[in-house]
Amino acid sequence: QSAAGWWRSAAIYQVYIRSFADGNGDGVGDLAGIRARLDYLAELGIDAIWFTPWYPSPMDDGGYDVADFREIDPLFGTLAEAQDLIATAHAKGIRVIIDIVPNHCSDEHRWFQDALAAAPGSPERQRFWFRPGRGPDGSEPPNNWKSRFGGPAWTRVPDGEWYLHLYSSRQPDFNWDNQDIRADFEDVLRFWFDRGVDGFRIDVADGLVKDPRLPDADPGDETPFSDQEGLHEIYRSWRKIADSYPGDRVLVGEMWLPDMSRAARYLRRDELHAAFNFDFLVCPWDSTRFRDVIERTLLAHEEVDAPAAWVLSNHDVTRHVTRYGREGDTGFAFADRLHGTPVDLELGTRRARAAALLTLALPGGLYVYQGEELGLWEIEDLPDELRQDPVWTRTNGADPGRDGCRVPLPWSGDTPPFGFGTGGTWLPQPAEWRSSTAEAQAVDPASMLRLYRAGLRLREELPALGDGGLEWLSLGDGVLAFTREPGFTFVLNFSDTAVPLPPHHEVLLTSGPVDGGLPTDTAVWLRT
Ligand code: TEU
Repeated sequence: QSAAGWWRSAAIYQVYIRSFADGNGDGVGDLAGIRARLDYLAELGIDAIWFTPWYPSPMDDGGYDVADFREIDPLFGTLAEAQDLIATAHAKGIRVIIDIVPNHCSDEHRWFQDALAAAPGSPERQRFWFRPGRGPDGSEPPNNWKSRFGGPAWTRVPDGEWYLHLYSSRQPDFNWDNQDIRADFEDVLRFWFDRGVDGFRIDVADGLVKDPRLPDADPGDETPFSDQEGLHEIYRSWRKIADSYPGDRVLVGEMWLPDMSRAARYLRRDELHAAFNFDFLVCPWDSTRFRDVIERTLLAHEEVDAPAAWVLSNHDVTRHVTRYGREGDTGFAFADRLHGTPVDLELGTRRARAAALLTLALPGGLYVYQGEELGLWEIEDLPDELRQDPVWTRTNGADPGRDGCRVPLPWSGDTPPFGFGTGGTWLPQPAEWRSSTAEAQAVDPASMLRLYRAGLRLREELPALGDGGLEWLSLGDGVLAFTREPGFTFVLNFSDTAVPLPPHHEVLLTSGPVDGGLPTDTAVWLRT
């Protein structure tokens, strides 16, 4: 439990609470559901859980619109249940990281309600970004910034002022130049550290500080509202708080920056411990591109002595079984561009198995998004009227949004809700998931679940894996191969012909059948 630097090689499982397990039969996942499944996670072999936001929320953005940072939404449970869940996880050797959403809050947060009720220029309004509009009657937004969910990043209130929101109009951005905001979030960190959490996943960690002049931006240029110098000061004060607690508490940044070396500037002894690496989410299935991502990432992290944190999927992107099964371009993780183009699930699954062994073998730590250990795929044919993601609404359906990777998990049985709960499921599950349930996969040695279990267990046992470095091997075109000391070799064959395995080895684990040679889209772990 207290091993220093545990996060440097941790396998962290992302629980998207609404869709994990439902304990009270209302069709929505909750804390009671998670508690009943902790043994499943212990058996899987992960080191920590990251819970997506569990705070009171109108759920306009699945809980990323927080109305109170110090409570639990009644939909999920109570504060007492959360504390019990943390303690029970700890007793099973699992650490707990929670989401914190400092860039914005819900429009139902008391401070935003106060701001709406107050006059332009008031201290209440200064906690957010309220500005007069442009044009003769102020009917144009204050600048040209776009919301990341589509449409303008500004919404007008009845007295004529506009407020900034980088996401939905129900997620007003905080003004981090305001001392109330800074002091309150420091207090929120302490509130949860006091309740035993091992760390925070910081939502939109690159976006808190805005260029105070709020200048127009060129399309695609996020400079005025991302990666601003003032962020460092905020994370330095957060790190002091984390370090003032025993037990190696951790701060993980969610930053979508064009280059990992930019995110690495925040990975310092006095700022963040780690930042997600999202490069695989936009990397096509190609050995050269994969190697390039790995090399650049390791280089950026070596320079700052921080571990990489690999990601194949999360609750914002198309599940990677689907990405890797797409005909044509497989590299893009956002749903809009390739939505509905043909998918070969068998191909996608084979590649996802190989990718799992890759991320488990790479230096650093990794995140496992719930359901990836079951090989779940993106559900692309959800009925439009059931879609809930604001991305769908704000783009008038041009972008299908992120509901397809958020369908409730199949646990057991032959028909929906597949043991998710005693009620229904807030999004419908496909009948084909009958062979994807955790129950069915547990007894199938060839299943994705058994592959993840075996990989995670071996990862604990093999001293070569986790934190450290790697040496590349040249085994021919289209073959990604490296060694790690002591005595470990990884090979993934991206080429379309089988390749011979290096001599003098013992096969520890493979992502698929191997006989003499390593077939296409197959990965292997060797003791060398
Ligand atoms: O996401 C940050 C983000 O900018 C993208 O991942 C975003 O979801 C994508 O561009 C939309 O198409 C984080 C959370 O992970 C996400 O779920 C939230 O919606 C978002 O912040 C706002 O809190």
